[in-house]
Amino acid sequence: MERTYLMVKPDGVQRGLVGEIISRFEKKGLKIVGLKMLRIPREMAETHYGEHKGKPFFGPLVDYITSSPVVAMVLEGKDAVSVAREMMGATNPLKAAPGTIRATYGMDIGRNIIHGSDSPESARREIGIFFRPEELTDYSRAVEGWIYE
Ligand code: IDP
Repeated sequence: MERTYLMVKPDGVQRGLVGEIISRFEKKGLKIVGLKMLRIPREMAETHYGEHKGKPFFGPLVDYITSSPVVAMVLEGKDAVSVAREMMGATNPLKAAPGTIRATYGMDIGRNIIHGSDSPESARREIGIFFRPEELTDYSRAVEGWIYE
């Protein structure tokens, strides 16, 4: 089983989409192993988005992600990273496939509602930025045999 880092961004929280978004992942069968709300400190945001440092949208991106609380979570499941990315849709909500979270709820690339790790390596890195090991839970669910063959 794989773990991925997901985050409802400030616009998703402000617009009241936290429940809808978590619900989609829960219904899919992904298991929540970590969940919290936080206001991201600027330095943490700069670390998280380090690969975009120097790009024109870096400043506005850090402003956006630190502007209001986010809901951070770690989800676990088979191919969790790619499954969650598929469910999120493309970075630009206007180009995202119909039915995806970004296509359903978003209009603008700078207000695209949700973040999700793009590889298992990024997931490990991002989980390490946002969660202490003791904040992640290890438990089994009775329903597992009805989700996986
Ligand atoms: P991703 O979130 O789909 O993985 P990335 O390319 O890693 O996309 O970009 C990280 C975040 O930076 C995006 O989710 C979006 O919020 C923001 N971003 C990316 N490209 C642009 C842009 O051209 N203008 C404004 N914001 C952007």
